[in-house]
Amino acid sequence: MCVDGARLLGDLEALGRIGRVPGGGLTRTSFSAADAEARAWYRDRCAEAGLSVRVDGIGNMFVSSPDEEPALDGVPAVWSGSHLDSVPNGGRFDGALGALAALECVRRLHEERVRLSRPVRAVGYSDEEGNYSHLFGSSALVRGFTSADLEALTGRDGDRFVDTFTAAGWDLDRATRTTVDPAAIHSTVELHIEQGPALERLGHQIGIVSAIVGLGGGTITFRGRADHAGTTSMAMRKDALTAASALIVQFPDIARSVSDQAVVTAGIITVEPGAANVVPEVARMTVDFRDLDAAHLAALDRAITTAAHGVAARRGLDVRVDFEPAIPPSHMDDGIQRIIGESAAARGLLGSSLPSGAGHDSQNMAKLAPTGMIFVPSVGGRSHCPDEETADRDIVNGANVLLDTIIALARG
Ligand code: HGY
Ligand code: MN
Ligand code: MN
Repeated sequence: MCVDGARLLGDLEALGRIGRVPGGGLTRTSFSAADAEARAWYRDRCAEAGLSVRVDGIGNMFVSSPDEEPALDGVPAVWSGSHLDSVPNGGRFDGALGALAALECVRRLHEERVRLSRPVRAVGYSDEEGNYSHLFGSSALVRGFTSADLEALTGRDGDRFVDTFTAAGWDLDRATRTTVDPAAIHSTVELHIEQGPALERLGHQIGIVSAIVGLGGGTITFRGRADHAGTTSMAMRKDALTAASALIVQFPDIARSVSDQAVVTAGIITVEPGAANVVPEVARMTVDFRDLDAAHLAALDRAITTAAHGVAARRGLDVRVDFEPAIPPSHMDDGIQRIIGESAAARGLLGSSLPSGAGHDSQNMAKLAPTGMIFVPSVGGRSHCPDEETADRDIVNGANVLLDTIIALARG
């Protein structure tokens, strides 16, 4: 049995037109108008295929066949999915591939009336890119959010989550009731583009993900003093932005001092008061640091915090480090890795084991059930940019390995 490759490619093309911005990238920020359009489009595809959709309080979507046998009621399900939201000016495969391939698998199983021992669910996770909180939808499933948690969340445009969410027609009370009973999930598997260069360099078609990187960070805020940009000598200044810069230039050395794989990124900086002729009083930046080893994550946290305080002390500024609890690295289930490898081999595809440097909802789901991930090559290793690309044949190969893996898991 195979997926309908042309249909899947057509779906990716169609979804890739939603949220398209000048220059060819796409911006489907969670709970924006483009996100709502993508969700409506996805639900239309499900309706067209005769599939049922359930949406939970935080916006995760679950797709199933209405013809499922009553005997499967209450039997732990096999979940497969990814996300429909994107980073700003991102590409059309990150998330979309895994969400649409899972939908295609459920659609094929429904069309062929395949009888399995476990229910299968295609899942679209909400706000994976973490406009409001990293891996937001799956975090809600794993640990839930209180209304105080939700009240505190802001998006990258400075909007409050609660305002955007309610304005888009969602219900805050329901959002706080979103956890899932782990006993309802047998296993999960996610197809994704690699977002790095390893598979392309090896000339392999399938990545069997061994582990997902752990991730830490939050914000660092330097507070100095606003002054006139023309009359305040360089020696007199307490410039918050030059302090932030002095920290950021240390990131490559800090990463190298911890491990070969460690990465540290400042992706957003905001400056107050924000005028060309005022010395910056406040510079607030996001910090994202990652490593495959939990001890290295802790070392990165310490090294960045120490460096931030050192910069502030030398320049006579205040600094505040607000790091959230780190998301630990996550090991993918050995049995599911084996199934993925066997499916790839049975289809004559070359597979290799590799870790993921990107975060995925699968690292949350791995806390609830045995979880695996399948990667397909990214052209030039590019991702989180409009140039993200994966060859059609790699997409279809990946979707077929996903289908085989889902069937193997759901057969038991
Ligand atoms: O941030 C990440 O690694 C992922 O793309 N959400
Ligand atoms: Mn991403
Ligand atoms: Mn993704």
